[in-house]
Amino acid sequence: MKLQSIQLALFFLLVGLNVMAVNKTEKIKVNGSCDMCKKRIEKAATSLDGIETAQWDPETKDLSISYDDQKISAQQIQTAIAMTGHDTGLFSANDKRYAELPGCCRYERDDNRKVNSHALMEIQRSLKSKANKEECVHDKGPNSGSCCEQK
Ligand SMILES: [Cu+2]
Repeated sequence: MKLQSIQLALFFLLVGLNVMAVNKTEKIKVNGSCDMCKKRIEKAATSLDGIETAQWDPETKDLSISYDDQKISAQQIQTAIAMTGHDTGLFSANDKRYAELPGCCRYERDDNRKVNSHALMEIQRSLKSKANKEECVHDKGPNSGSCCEQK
């Protein structure tokens, strides 16, 4: 009897993991300095569809992410973060956004950082955020239309 309930619990645990469909965990380098950066970086990541968890360490500059690679790629994740003003291992941050960061967040930029804003914009365009998805829940309802148009 007891064994059965453990088996049942294990079964549901496995089903639960499957539903989450997180099949990748990864560490990526993200430049930043303070706790505000931490919030900004983690928010940029977790607001993306397909991301389960994101945790940034201000000491090591490592962002640990778990995500569903059927929905999103590491490249796309880094793009979204770079757009908020933080350089990542792959992308140089949007310069305008970097300039807009509060003083405490002006981390030292690597002079040899990769500048690839064109690639950045291309990928940004293909990104889908959770927010957009939620706005369009009435896609097929009587009020469908304007709010679901591409910005
Ligand atoms: Cu900061």
